[in-house]
Amino acid sequence: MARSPGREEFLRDVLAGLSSSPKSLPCKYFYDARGSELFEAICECPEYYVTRADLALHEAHLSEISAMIGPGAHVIEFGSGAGVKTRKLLAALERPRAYTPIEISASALAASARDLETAFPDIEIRPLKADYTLDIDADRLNLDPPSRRRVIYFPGSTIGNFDHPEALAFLKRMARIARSGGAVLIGVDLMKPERQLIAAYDDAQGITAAFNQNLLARMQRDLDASIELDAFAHEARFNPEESRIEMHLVARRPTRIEVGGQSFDFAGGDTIHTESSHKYSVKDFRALAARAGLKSAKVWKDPDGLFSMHWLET
Ligand code: AVJ
Repeated sequence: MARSPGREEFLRDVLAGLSSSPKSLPCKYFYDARGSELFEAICECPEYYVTRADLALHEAHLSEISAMIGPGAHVIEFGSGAGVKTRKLLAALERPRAYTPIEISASALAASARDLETAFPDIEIRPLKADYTLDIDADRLNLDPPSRRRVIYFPGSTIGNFDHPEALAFLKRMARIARSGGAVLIGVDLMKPERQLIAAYDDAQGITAAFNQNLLARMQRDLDASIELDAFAHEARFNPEESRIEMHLVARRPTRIEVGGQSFDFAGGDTIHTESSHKYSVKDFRALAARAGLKSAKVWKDPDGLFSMHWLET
């Protein structure tokens, strides 16, 4: 039997999600090795504008961002920091500088910390293994002298995965970790026509479909689940009330999933809700941040108005 780290927690979350109504699974489980590979491929899809727009914003405003962060800052990223955006940001920071990636996967964290140490020998790299969707054990962060400015960095619009109460709680937690005098630099995807959103989350090559379906394959691999993979189809749905794209796995016919000694029956058309990706207006996101005690000091948008990056101060 597969014994990937966190198997117990994965099983617990799967049983809870499949027992609830409507059925759901947490999107954080998309990112095993195969899922991370598929996500990289999504980022290359012509329809998936998010990554390109985010990167373009970084490139266009890097020196201004670096000036706002200022010298002597400790940048804390929610995520492993393995990506090209982090490297660009770190390269642009004024010295001295410290950087903490926070990541749940020990192997991803170690690999990216090693790479960053080689690439940036004069940056203090202080990786922290933690699930940033839960409360973070702040001991490692508390090594900071109080005078050191903390900047929480959360690119890519992952905040969109949270519903509004969760996003609010999350922003409050960021504000607490940043402490007074700190800041949050966060990417937020913008609302746009439904047609464009559906295309971005249901690309013509079927990569997003494979990404969604990999969650079921992962349950087979890691939990020995019995699932008819071909009984589930990928679907991207726009939910206008919540202003979000939802990904679902829709049963094409009656079928059954057996996992952890329990079985879950599906009628044709029943769905498992696997991800929400909320889209904001600049005004709405500012209002949400304000409720978390974060003051919006600057917002950058790309020329096409696809994506935004907010600089929020505690
Ligand atoms: C990584 C959460 C930003 O919601 O756009 C991409 C994940 N899901 N295609 C997003 C995702 C389907 C992505 N985030």
